[in-house]
Amino acid sequence: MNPTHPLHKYMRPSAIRTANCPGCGNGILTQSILRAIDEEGISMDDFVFVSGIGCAAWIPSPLFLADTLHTTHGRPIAFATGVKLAAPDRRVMVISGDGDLLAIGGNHFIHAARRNIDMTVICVNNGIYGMTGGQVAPTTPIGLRTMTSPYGNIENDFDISGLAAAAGATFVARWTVYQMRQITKSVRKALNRTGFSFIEVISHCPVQFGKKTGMGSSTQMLDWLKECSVPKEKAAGMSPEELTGKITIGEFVDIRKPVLNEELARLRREAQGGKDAED
Ligand SMILES: Cc1ncc(C[n+]2csc(CCOP(=O)(O)OP(=O)(O)O)c2C)c(N)n1
Ligand code: SF4
Ligand SMILES: [Mg+2]
Repeated sequence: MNPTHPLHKYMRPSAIRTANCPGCGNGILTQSILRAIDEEGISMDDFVFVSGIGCAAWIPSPLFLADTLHTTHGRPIAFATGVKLAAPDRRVMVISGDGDLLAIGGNHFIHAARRNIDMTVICVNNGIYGMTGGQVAPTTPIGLRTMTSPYGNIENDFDISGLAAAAGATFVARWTVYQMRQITKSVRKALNRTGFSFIEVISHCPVQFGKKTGMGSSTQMLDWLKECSVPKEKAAGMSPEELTGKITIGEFVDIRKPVLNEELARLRREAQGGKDAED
């Protein structure tokens, strides 16, 4: 018997299985995303997946049997913006890392959220630059020893979901890879709306983060993600001290605003003397 995984049909036959390490949380997220697409019954031909450089960027490319754009470090949202404006009928999904999207790519991130461009951005937040050897990132918790903070990180870390909401994202959710069904539900929600949707997924990196911090194996790190996850409803009644070291999970923003690419299409029609101009 040669059992085939039900999501295998979404994988490019010629692709290597994955570039990620055994036990990496990225595998769980890959399943959660593909499951959402499968449950929605959307064809992979409708998508353009865009990623930058890093371990998380290997999730869609070259693995997904779809159009994938593996771009330069920090620039996936800039490329994705171009794709959406040139081909507005395609669904654009960016899947990349915390360093890629929020360090070098931070400016693209906040302005895409502000403009409310129709795309889904999934950020793998593993709190570190995984692929390049475990350097400190803007998401690394304070005090953590990494390859480039051997005496402990002295910089404050970002609340990247809070940043997305403040910058104007119209859908914002945060889960850890322990909540894989909730990730799938949020991805399905994002696929059923227009505008800039942002899903932060806290993922474990047992190789660079786990080993250097002494947090242990992949399963021990998954247990840790489970233990420190606090639903937003419960977090609302907790003090900042009680929330230290915790991860607030849930869907934080779900609002409607004009969507940039739709506004651009309307302007174009108006400029050409179309129906909207007569109204
Ligand atoms: C312009 C530029 N600067 C730096 C790098 C080196 N680099 C590649 S990936 C990466 C960080 C990746 O971290 P993250 O985006 O968090 O992804 P992860 O590997 O943790 O999933 C860095 C610094 C590069 N490729 N290009
Ligand atoms: S280095 Fe860490 S983030 Fe990168 S693939 Fe390995 S376990 Fe995953
Ligand atoms: Mg990272």
